Parts: sequence; structure tokens; C-alpha cells
Amino acid sequence: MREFNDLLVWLRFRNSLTALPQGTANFGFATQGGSVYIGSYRSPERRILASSLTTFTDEAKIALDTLSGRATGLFSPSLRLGVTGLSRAGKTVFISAFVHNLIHGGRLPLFAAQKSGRIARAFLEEQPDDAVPRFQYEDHVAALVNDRLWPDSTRAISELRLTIEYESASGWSRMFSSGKLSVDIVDYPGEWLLDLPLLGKSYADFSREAFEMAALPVRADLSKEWRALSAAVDPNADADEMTARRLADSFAAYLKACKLDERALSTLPPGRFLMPGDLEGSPALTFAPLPGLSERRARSGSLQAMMERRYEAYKTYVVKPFFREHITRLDRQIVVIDALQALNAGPGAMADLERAVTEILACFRPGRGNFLTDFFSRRIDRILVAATKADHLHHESHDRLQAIVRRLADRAVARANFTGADVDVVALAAVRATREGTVKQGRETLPVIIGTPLKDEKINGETFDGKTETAIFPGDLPDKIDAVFDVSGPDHRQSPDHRQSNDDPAIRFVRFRPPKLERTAEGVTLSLPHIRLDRALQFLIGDRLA
Ligand SMILES: Nc1nc2c(ncn2[C@@H]2O[C@H](COP(=O)(O)OP(=O)(O)OP(=O)(O)O)[C@@H](O)[C@H]2O)c(=O)[nH]1
Ligand SMILES: [Mg+2]
Repeated sequence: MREFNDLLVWLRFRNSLTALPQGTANFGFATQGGSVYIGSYRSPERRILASSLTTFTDEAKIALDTLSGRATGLFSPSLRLGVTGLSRAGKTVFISAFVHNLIHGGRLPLFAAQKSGRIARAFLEEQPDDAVPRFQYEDHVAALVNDRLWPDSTRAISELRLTIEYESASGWSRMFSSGKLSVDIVDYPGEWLLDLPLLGKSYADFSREAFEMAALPVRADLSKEWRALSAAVDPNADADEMTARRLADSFAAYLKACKLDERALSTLPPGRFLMPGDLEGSPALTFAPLPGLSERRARSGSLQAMMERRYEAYKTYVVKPFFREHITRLDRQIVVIDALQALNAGPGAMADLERAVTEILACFRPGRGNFLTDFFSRRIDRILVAATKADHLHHESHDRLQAIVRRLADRAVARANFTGADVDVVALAAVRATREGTVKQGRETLPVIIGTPLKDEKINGETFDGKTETAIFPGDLPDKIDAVFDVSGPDHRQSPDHRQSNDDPAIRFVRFRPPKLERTAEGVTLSLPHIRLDRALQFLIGDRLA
């Protein structure tokens, strides 16, 4: 490990992006009592998920798709890996690093097939689904490797087929295995997945819950305009396109504001209001919840009837096909989370992240009492919850981060009443943008991370130029895990005076540029460096290469 005596060292994390004062090596999450708690939203309809595709045709279609998928799999073994997570969590970088390391024979000591030299080659092949956009692997890798820039945000679903030729570990397996596995990697927004609970909700239920959530103290200010606009309309008035549009725009603006909020509030449905994909402006997206609805049938021709019809269209034309065509065909799933951002924002944001992970896991829970839904949903047998971007921490904190994610996942599994698949966790960096070093401060030796902060990143008033390497003291994660979770439980509601004040803005991490890749004497670029990516690979596909 190198020592950096002359570099400026920065202490980051809450409240104190300042040059390192002596003796402040620890920061306390426990002192963040003033953080946001988003309240007790619990979908009463979680149980509906898989089993809520109520019509026989839906189930029959799914079963047929599943059967044909399996039949094809018999001839050319394939594994369908879903990669999801909320926006900016790190999905695209994860997939790029996953593929790059396999194609370029990266250093993967925890990935048994690679370690024992049984992988002959890995290469990209044409993907099986013609109607799904291809994951633009080459563009993403060019950005990472040549330009040292992070890939652009990807706002829809995409897919890539990676084929691995390998030799089985045992002679017995060698006799029966084809020595070839195709991994179909499907990148899709977690926001779309969180739409699945809508399938079991009527428009009146959806409206009521949306207003309940919007009125919680933590969201009340963000939803004020939309609620005021809604209060002024009469659901029973004649349907009017302009009113529908104004309400939909205002509702979408509120959902977007939640997403951008410094309190790191996670997503509320409908997911396409945040990421419309190619549906922008379509009637299926031009609706909004209405206040004070009774269970009575809406008058035909009324605003309520129009909104209700569009809500049902959203379920029929957006949510169901997505579930049927993509989710039910997955074999394995990784859920990428940005736990560091949530940790940085305080226990309220952690609770919110836990709620999102709970709902995501609930989407993969096998259906109950229905043989068709049981049949397809049992396909996902492994789920990995991965906290990425661990390269923002010194390695001494990696195990702590993993322990925090384990606690979060355990709580989510318990709350979602989840069974049916192995759930594991990992703290990783798909692309490691930093190195480690130590800095001497008087008699103290401090562990630091060293990297090139992105152009225009700021620390304490200093703006970086995107070229200068800097050593940063990353702080320690607390060893007492309880401190990062709000112990007051999910029914505790945040009152406005408990919010972080504006003069205590959420601290953003300093973002580093992707690393400079070393080249061999022959000019060949080595694979992207990572932290524990191999552990993720072993869990997700290792057994299929045994
Ligand atoms: N240091 C570091 N930063 C990362 C890593 N993975 C992701 N990031 C950062 O997180 C940002 C988002 O990563 P993406 O992979 O684009 O996230 P995404 O989930 O695909 O985001 P959307 O496409 O917008 O949904 C990147 O631009 C990087 O700044 C990592 O392994 N290490
Ligand atoms: Mg992406």
C-alpha cells in the first residue's frame, strides 16, 4: 500500500466535507436522528402479485412461454439473468463489467470456473428476442475504457447474450454437459417492477393509497400543488382531455420531485410516469389518481370513468405484458442498490430503500395456490442483493457494508414473507475507480482512497478539473449495524420538524472517474478492475458451469 503524505486529504460524509481534522476518523450515523422517515406505507395487496394475473389467458400464455423457453433451453442451455435496481443504482456499469471481465479473462479468484482455468472463451452472440433493444455493450465499454466516462443513463429494457464455453469440473458432468452456456442478461428499471402491485388494485384503491402517501409529512410539501389541483376538480364532471393532462402532468411532476429529493425518497408507482420509455404522451400514461372516490361505478362519460379506463389500460398494455414477457422468464435475478447513498442520507432513506427492496422481492415471490403461477414463479431460484460502488470505501469497511446490506435484505425477506429462492447479498464495486493508500497525520496513519474526482465535483468549495488525483479519507461505517436502521419501526411517521434542515444538505459522494486501465506490453487492455464482482458471478452463474 502506498503512503501519501503530501496529498490533501478530505473527510467526507455528513456535515463535514472538510480537510481532515485530527481525531475525527469516525462519523456517527447515530447522530442523524433528524433524518427523514417516510412512514408506514405497506401495500395491503402484496399478496396479489404473481397470482393477480387473473384471467386464464394470461396464465396460459405465461405457461406456454415458460414451457417453450424451457424446451429451447434443453437443446442450448441458457440462463436468463435479470439485472434490476432503481435508477442510477449501477445496473449498466454492473453488466458492462460482468461481460468485460468474462470476455477478457479478468482476475476473478472467487469465480471457480475461471480460477480453475475451465473457461475456454466467452463471447457475445445474437440475443434471442428480436423485439427487445440490445444492451449497447460496446458503447458502454468504450465510454468506460477509452474516455474514462461513466456510461449514459439507460431508461428502458435491454438485453445481451453472452455465451461461455467451458469444461465441466467432473468427468461425469463432462459426459452430459454441452460445455456451453448462454447467459441472457436483461437490464430493466426497478421502477417498472414496482408497478406489479397495481395489478391487484382497483382505480379507487390506487387513488386512495396515492393520496394517503402524498399526505405523509415527508411528501406533503412535494405533493402540495398536485393535491390542490386535484381538490379543485369534480370526478363526476364531464371528461375533459385538458383537465386529464393537467392532472397527469402535475402528478408526474410530484413523483419526479420525490425521486430528485435530497432525502433520497424511493419510487412510487406508476413507474412509467418517471420513465415512460416509448409511451410518452400516450393516453395510457395520461391519468392521475382522483380524490374522494366511492366504490360506486363511475358515471359513464365522467372524468372518473375516463381516468379509470386509462388506469386499466396502463395495467393491460404496460404492466401485464412487461411481467409476462420479461419477469416470468427470468431464472436468476440481481437487485443492485445504492446503499451508500441511502446511508449518507440517513435512517429515513435507509427505511425507504428497505421498502423498495421489500416490494421488489415481493414481485419474485411465488404465487399461492395456483398451479400455473406456482409453476412459472418457481423459476427464479437465486436472487442477489448487491450494494455496488463499494470502491467509495476503504476495504476495512467492505464487510461492514455487506453486513448492513444483509440486515436490510433479511428484514425485507421477512417483511415480504419471501420464500422460494436463495437470497444472498454482496458489497461490490463493478468497476473499481479508486486505489487504496495511507496518509500520515501527525502520529496517526489513516487509510484513504485515491482516485480522480469527476470534472466539476466539489469538496468544500474546491472544484475538481477531472484530471487531478486526490486522496480522500472515506470515513468508517459504524460497526453497530442497528445505528443505521431506524429502530422506531415502520409505523413511525416523520414530522416536518424532524426533516433535515436546508442548511444541512444531503452530502453527495464525490464521484470518481472510471480508472485508467493498464495495458500489456503488446498494447492489450486488461479487464476492468472490480471489488468482489467474482463473488457475484459465482453466486449467479457459478453452479451452471460446475
Ligand atoms: N465508483 C463507482 N461508481 C459507480 C459504479 N457503478 C456505478 N457507479 C456510478 O453510478 C452511476 C450510475 O451507474 P449506472 O450503471 O449507469 O446506473 P443504472 O442503474 O444503469 O442507471 P439508469 O440507467 O439511469 O437506471 C455511474 O454513472 C457512476 O457514477 C462502481 O462500481 N463504482
Ligand atoms: Mg442503466
